[in-house]
Amino acid sequence: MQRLLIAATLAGLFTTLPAAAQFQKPEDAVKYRKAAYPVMATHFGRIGAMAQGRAPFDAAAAAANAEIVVEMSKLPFAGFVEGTSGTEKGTPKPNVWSERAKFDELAKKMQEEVVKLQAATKTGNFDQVKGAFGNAAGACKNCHDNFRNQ
Ligand code: ASC
Repeated sequence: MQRLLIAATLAGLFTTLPAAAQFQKPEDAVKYRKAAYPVMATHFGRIGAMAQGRAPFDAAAAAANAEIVVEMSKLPFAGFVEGTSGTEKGTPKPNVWSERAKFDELAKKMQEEVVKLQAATKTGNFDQVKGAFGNAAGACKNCHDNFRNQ
């Protein structure tokens, strides 16, 4: 019982700690976010293949992929800890931190669009999925255009 209480207390502590404190080193945060995005992109891309007619439309598969995208969309942003900008293609620009409110806003917009995409997959309607996929992809791109080195 006491162990359970300690475990519960620790779990509560970790969920309320600031993002940086959840990683031992900045490199760990970089590794974490670089692991999260490809999983999100893989499952998002499977819906995209259907939306763009490169794969047959399968509403149940689209919904299963969207569920993963929604969960993954919550993860990468804790990995954007101070001092981890870069200059190479694909790395975050320094304005992630100097314009953090805007960055967070675009992240939130993407998270909202993938929730809408998930809802669309549940209708089983191809046109709705296609439309919602386009909006979600646009939200990804908007953040990349503003905050990711080209
Ligand atoms: C994807 C993917 C992204 C976004 C972006 C949209 O499928 O991996 O990063 O869509 O390319 O423009």
